[in-house]
Amino acid sequence: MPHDICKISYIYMSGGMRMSDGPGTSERGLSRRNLLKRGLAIGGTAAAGLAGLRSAAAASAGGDPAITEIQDWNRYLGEGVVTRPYGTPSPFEAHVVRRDVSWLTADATSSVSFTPLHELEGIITPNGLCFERHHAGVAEVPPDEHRLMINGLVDRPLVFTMEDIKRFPRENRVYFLECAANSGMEWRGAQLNGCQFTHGMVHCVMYTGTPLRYLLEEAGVKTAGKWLLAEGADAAAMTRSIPMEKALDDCLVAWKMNGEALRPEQGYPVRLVVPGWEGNMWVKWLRRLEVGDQPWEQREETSKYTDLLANGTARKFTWGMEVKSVITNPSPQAPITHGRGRTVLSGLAWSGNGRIKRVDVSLDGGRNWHAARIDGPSLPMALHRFYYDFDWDGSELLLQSRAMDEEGFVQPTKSALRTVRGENSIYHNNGIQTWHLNAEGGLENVEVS
Ligand SMILES: Nc1nc2c(c(=O)[nH]1)N[C@H]1C(S)=C(S)[C@@H](COP(=O)(O)O)O[C@H]1N2
Ligand SMILES: [Mo]
Repeated sequence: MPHDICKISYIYMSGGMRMSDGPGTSERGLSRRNLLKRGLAIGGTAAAGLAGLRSAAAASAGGDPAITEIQDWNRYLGEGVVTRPYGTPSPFEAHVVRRDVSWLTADATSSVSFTPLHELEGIITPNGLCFERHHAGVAEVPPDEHRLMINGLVDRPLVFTMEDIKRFPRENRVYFLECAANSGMEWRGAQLNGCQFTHGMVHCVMYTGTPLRYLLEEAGVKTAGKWLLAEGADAAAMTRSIPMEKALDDCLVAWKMNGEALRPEQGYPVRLVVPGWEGNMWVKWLRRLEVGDQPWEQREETSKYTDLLANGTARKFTWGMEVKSVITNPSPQAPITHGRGRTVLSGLAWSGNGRIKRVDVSLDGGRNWHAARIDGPSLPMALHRFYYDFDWDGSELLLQSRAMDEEGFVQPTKSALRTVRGENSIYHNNGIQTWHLNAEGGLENVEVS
């Protein structure tokens, strides 16, 4: 089994001095005495830390065929180049897919699929795994026939082809996109069992595009032009009002993600990027930008994407995505299978206000907190990856993570959030998530109060 190979090579590496062990010490010749010495060298934590790991000595004593036999893939030639002109993941990774929740929406064209966060690493979401949120299915737009129009309060109404757009100066920027409804099913209590479903309406890719500012400058925004209406070319004709200040600040008109063309699901051939703000405003299949002197009060900013408070009034134009985090591993879809001992806890944190400054992890439902280690790039309004490495003693735990951003905002508990927002909301739930870890290593979505 490939798993055992990983475990054994881990032990080799932890010896540290492989290359200088002297002549005659090949991997096959590794003696039991050497292994014991290594075990001691690892130190006092070795006994607990390596519980569940299989020692190389035990593996060879039992004649583990994964290490003693030459395997087929070691013996026969493999596929030649360009067998797959566009590469796809290993068949052993077939379970790493977007998923939906069948009862959530009436049909698949106005629906959502979720990013498998528990299967991913680092901060970049692979293009084929980015969650999708469509209000009228995926528009199939031939790029040659696509146009982007700028009209309204401008000196020169303009129509751009894709070729025109690509002649403006480009920028490359990594941003998360989170649907305002992410974690929306969890407002009244723990519901969906897995971070893919509770937190998977987020993705983070590198966009290539031109600052929206350049296109607006080309058209010449009139002084009265304080708002922008962005409209999609899909059958939903998605429309949202965006304040001019944001439009001129950091919005992008993007046609590439992670280096290649936008996927159809993400708005091919061109989408709006609205850093740090709710996903609904990131209009896909972008076809029109109208400049006006006031917001348009479209369906998506009145009936939808507003937050009903306890007193019956609703918050409107709640654009920014607040500081948030989630433990992706272990989690209900990714239980601990190795038993007690050395355990890697990992997760994601993000904030529409900028960078993540700090993430804390609790193993006891928020009583005690430990600083997690953020690893990888720390970019404003992008996902951040954190780790907390610990020895699991096999006891039941309540795992939580709590993020802090560079503006000083701290992720609230769910009860603190409900105190302010009531229980009628769907959108903008950034409350602290709890996973209950049982003695068998299984996990469940719970809430602590
Ligand atoms: N034209 C258009 N743009 C759209 C939508 C849509 O249905 N049509 N959905 C919006 C919503 S609600 C979200 S959360 C994001 C989702 O982007 P994604 O599908 O790339 O994840 O796109 C937004 N832009
Ligand atoms: Mo959304």
